[in-house]
Amino acid sequence: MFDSLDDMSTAFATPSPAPDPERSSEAAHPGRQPTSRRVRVRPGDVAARQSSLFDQGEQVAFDRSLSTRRRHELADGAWVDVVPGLVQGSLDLFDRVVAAAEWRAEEMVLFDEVVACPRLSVRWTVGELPDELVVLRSLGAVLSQCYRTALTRVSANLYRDGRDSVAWHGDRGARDRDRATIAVLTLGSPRPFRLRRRRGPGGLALEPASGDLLVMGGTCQRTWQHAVPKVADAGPRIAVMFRTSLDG
Ligand SMILES: O=C(O)CCC(=O)C(=O)O
Repeated sequence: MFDSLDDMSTAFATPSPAPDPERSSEAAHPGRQPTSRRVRVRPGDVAARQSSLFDQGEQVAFDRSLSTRRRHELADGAWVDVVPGLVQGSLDLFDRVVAAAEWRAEEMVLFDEVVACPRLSVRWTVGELPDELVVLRSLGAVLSQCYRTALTRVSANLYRDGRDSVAWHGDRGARDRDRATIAVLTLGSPRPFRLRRRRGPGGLALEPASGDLLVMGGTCQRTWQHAVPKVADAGPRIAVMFRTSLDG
């Protein structure tokens, strides 16, 4: 067992850059390569405040015992844990992540075309997290202990409104391994989070609210796919993902 997440970070670190899970055909693409450019987001540009009047001004803290955790056992050895209300002060944390992150607008290759990813994103190792986001380092350490896997890569997606989304996919890297654990913390407005079985019938529809955590595990990346579909109307949402160094 590791004493701290930094120990785990050293033990599991790899020098490779974190890949975007949707960029499956990037290496094979013969034409223009996808780009990634810095986008400045001011806190007033994306405000999650109106989504909860009760959450305002709270200290950012989380339940280290994950006491509300419930498991959905899925087919083919996949599972999803849902931890409702894990983080208190989640809208304050939303604001902190918006302000501290160096957001990037990335492109990906889709059906041989270079297209814009419909969201902004940022990636860190736990050691690179800015001081304002130290709570995410603590959360990563607790999740790593709980799931017995070193979740040393932290990334975030910013869905500015209902047009931003993530298409059906299993995370690159993780979908090629037998089993993988990926945790996703929602901050801001709720959005549908869908899972479907790759082969055969089966699906799960979730709608994590601000402060809720989902953990996908077992064969979930290999035998199931997940998506955050576009919706007609939605406030801004941040998904903070914790992955191992193998998964970026
Ligand atoms: O936004 C989410 O909840 C999930 C994001 C995701 O699946 C991804 O970035 O690969």
